[in-house]
Amino acid sequence: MELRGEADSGCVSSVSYGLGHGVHLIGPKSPTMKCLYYLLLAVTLAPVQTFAKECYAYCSLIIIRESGENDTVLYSFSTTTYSLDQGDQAKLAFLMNGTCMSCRWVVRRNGAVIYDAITMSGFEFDVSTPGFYQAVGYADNFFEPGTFFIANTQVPLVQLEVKAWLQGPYDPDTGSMRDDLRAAGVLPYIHGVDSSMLGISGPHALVDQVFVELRSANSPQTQCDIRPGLLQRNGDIVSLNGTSSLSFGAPAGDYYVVVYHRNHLRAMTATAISLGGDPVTLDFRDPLFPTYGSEARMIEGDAALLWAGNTSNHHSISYTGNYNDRDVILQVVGSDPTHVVAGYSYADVNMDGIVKYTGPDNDRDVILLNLGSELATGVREEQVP
Ligand SMILES: [Ca+2]
Ligand SMILES: [Ca+2]
Repeated sequence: MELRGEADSGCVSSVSYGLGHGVHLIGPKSPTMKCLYYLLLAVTLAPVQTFAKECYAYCSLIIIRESGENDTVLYSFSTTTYSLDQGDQAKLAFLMNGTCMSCRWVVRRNGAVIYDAITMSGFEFDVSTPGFYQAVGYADNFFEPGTFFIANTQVPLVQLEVKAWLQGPYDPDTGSMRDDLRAAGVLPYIHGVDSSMLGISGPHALVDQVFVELRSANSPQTQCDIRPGLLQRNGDIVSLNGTSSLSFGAPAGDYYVVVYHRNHLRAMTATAISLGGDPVTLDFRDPLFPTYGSEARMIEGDAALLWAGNTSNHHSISYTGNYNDRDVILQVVGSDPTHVVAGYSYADVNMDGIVKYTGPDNDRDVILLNLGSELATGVREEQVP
C-alpha cells in the first residue's frame, strides 16, 4: 500500500510512504468506556435531550493483515505497539453494547480532527495513514484518550540524538529522572522492545516512551515524520533497540524538532536545524538550548524540564474549565478523592506509578504549581504551533 507523502504540506520533498515492515501502531490506552449519560445538543431549536442509560462502549484497534491473520487489539494498559506489514490496514473500531443510546467520538490525526460524530451504534474508521492518532469518547464528561502512532517506512535518512528531562519524574537531588514505572512493572508492552531492557537499572533505565517529530522548516506546524523513542533516566532518547540514535524517514534538510511525552507539554526547537545522516545532538535539558515560543520548558536550576500535568492530552495545562487536567485525576480515582489507583495512567503526573488526588506526593499539586501566580484560573499553553 502506497500513501502519498507530504509534498503540499510544506515538508522537504515529495516522497511516497510505503506502509511496510516497521510501521508501528503504538496504542497505549483507552480503557473500557462507560457511558453514564450524554447530553445531545441538537443544532436546531429542539430541546436538550438527556440520555441516562447504563451502557458500555469499547474502542479497539484492528489490524487487518494482508496475510489473513488479523489482530484485534482492545486498548489496554498492556499493549502499546503493533507493526503493520506491507498491505496491512489499521482501523479503529467503536463498539457499543448494553443499553447505550449514543456516544460522541472524536478522532484526531496530528492534532487535527478527522472524525467527530455522535453514534448510536458501532462503526469502523480507517487509521492507516501515518501520524499520531488520538481517539476520545465523550459521554457526560470526556474520557482518557486512546493514542497510537503510525510511522512511514521510507528509508531513514536523518539521524538524531535527543535528550530531554520530564518534570514529572525529575529529581533535582539526583539530577536525573526516577524510573518508578519500570521498577513497578507497569510500563506497557512496546512492540520491538526486548524485555531484557526492562531489567536495566541505573542511568540507562527506562523512564517511559516518548516521541520525536520533525516539522517542516517552511511550515513549523506541519509534521514531516515522527518516531517513537525510549527515554532513559539520564535524559537520553534512544530508538526501540535501546542503543542507537533515532532514524527518521525524511531527506536531509532543515527541520524543526519536537519532543513529545503523553502527559507533558511538548517543546520544539526555536529554529529549523540542519539534519542529515550524521547524528545531530539536540539537548532540550539545557536551559541555554533555544526553544520555540516563551517558557516552553520549566527551568529548575541548571535543568530545563518539559512541563508536567497535561493529563488531558490537550495542548495546555489547566486546573478548571473545559478539558482541564485536574478532572482526569478525579476520574481515575473515582468518587472518593482520597482513593489511590496504581498503574500506568495519564493522570499520574509525577509518574510514580500511583494516581493520587490528595495527600503527600499527589498528582494535583504539580498542576497548580505550574500555573504559577494565576493559580486555579490560569492556563499554561504549549509552545508548539
Ligand atoms: Ca491539558
Ligand atoms: Ca503519581
